Amino acid sequence: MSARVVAFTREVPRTIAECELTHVAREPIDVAAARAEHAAYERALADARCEVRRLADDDDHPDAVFVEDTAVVLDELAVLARPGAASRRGEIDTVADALGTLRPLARIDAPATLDGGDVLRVGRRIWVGVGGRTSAEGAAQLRAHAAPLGYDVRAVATRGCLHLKSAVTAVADDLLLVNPDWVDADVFGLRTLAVDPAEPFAANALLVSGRVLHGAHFARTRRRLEAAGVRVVPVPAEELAKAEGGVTCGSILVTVP
Ligand code: CIR
Repeated sequence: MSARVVAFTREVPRTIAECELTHVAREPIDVAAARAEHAAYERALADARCEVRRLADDDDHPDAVFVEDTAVVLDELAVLARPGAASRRGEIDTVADALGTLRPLARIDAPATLDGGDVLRVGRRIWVGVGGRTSAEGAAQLRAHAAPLGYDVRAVATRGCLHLKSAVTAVADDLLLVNPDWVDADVFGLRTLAVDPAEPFAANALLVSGRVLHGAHFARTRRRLEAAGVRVVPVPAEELAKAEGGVTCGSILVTVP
């Protein structure tokens, strides 16, 4: 039997207007529009043969929809993150309860910090973006958990963006989509495709079941992806982008037998 993918998601909090913001200016967020976008994203995950499981609503944490940041899931275990933004640390407990049913749990301990959005995994290789939300010690703790399992874990510097996965994501097993202004593309040792320069936020894409979910408003970069043979599923993502979210942030994918 082929493996299944469980996608954990969470509803957009009523309080999302109070979200953390680092690199974008605050503007009003329409909660209903953001929820409709997120529902479309969940449908795209279900179409990609994921079993979507919604975590309990969490209006006490305005950024709680961005579940990616709360954990790093490996084949053998899940490492609970310790988000760099103190306002987000209370998001972890419900995620731990859910992931604990599918994986043994480890955690990043204080004072280290690590956001899941800073962790890019391609097979047995893991890159950790350091300098923003994730500390060097957070990267070292992740390495201590993952290296004994056979993962090659390397820290990588980012500049001018929120997370490593704002700057680079995998769009195939051997192809990365990058914004070369935010990360050095050569450090990965893989083929890379650059975003269209007019779309700096377009490097965030979610590879699942042989296709790539990608913000529908990034038409120029979509054309580059399609020309490279990538199957793109455009999803609406402009309202949540006002909260500095992208398409990877909205789910935690867990492969189960
Ligand atoms: C934050 O600043 O933490 C949220 N407003 C956005 C988090 C986006 N997460 C991600 O890119 N993995």
